[in-house]
Amino acid sequence: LEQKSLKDIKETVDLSKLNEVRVNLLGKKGPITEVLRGMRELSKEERPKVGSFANEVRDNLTETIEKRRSELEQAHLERKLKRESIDVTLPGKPVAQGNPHVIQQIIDNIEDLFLGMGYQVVEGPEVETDRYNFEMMNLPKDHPARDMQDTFYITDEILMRSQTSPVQARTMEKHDFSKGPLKMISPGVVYRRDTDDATHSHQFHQIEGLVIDKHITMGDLKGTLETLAQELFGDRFEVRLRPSYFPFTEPSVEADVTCFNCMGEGCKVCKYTGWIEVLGAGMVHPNVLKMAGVDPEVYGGFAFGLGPDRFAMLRYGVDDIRNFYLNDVRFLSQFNKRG
Ligand code: FA5
Repeated sequence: LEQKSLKDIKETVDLSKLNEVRVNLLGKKGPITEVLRGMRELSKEERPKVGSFANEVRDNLTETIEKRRSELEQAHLERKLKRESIDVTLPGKPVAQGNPHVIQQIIDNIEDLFLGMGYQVVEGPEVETDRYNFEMMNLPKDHPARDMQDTFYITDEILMRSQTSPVQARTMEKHDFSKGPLKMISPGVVYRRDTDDATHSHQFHQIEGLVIDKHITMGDLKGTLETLAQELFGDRFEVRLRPSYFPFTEPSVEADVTCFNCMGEGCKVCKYTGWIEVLGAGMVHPNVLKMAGVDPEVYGGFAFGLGPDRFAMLRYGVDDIRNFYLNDVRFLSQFNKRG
């Protein structure tokens, strides 16, 4: 029995079988237990002999089983490690990474340019008061020029800002001119009840610019706008300044860039004019300075408000502004910086 059992144990190839063998041999109903149980019937002389022999056999079997168990466990572990081993040389799975929206990229680019010229970046509220959006901008309640910016009103006094110009007044009020000139830009979202078309969206971006100091001239404005156009378009497009009207600047200008789609010939995108308007600007009106607590006899400056959406259209040849707002990843991923 012992020899056969030892052979069985050694030939067992899995752990659950081994357990079965153990229970059969050493369990309550196994042959060893039976022998030990039968000892009562033996004579006094036989008992110790049979007893010690049975114990010896049991110990031998137990030891062999334990040895086999650890062999099988080791083999199992080795198989598992082999199966689960990682090939570190395999290429990894690509992880999709987010990217700044193309308009944000243009805004970042413009911010960097102006920060480099010593401007500060200021933000203002999108839900604005009529006072800052219009009145402080020299547009009293009954002013006809309010029609230039069809506005979403929330109450009589509160509205979705139609331009970033209110940040001019907010910043001038706080600025301590004894400490130096004011140079700021303010990017943000603005809202208008414009009918959406290829170059108009009811929600779009603007970047306001403002410089107030003692001897600022129209020449400074022109130089600044030329630097901006050069940065964004290089020599690819022509830029023209033409006289315009804004209640908060005097004189006022608008800047147009040759239409990328027809290069001046005239097409649907530019409504057959050959030009796309990208910004409004001018010398800050004395009334605006006065209302913000700045003495127009001492200080003056220029301001501009540009449309980054239009800049993005020109720079990348996008013929419909609405593409920027549809959130179609196939369109937007063309502008990914990280590929
Ligand atoms: C203004 O909003 C003035 N606040 C700009 C300004 C600031 C003038 C400071 C003088 C001094 P305007 O309404 O023209 O001006 O808009 C400025 C720019 O915003 C436009 O040149 C254009 O680039 C962009 N823009 C205007 N309306 C839309 C629209 N519906 N969709 C997309 N871009 C627009």
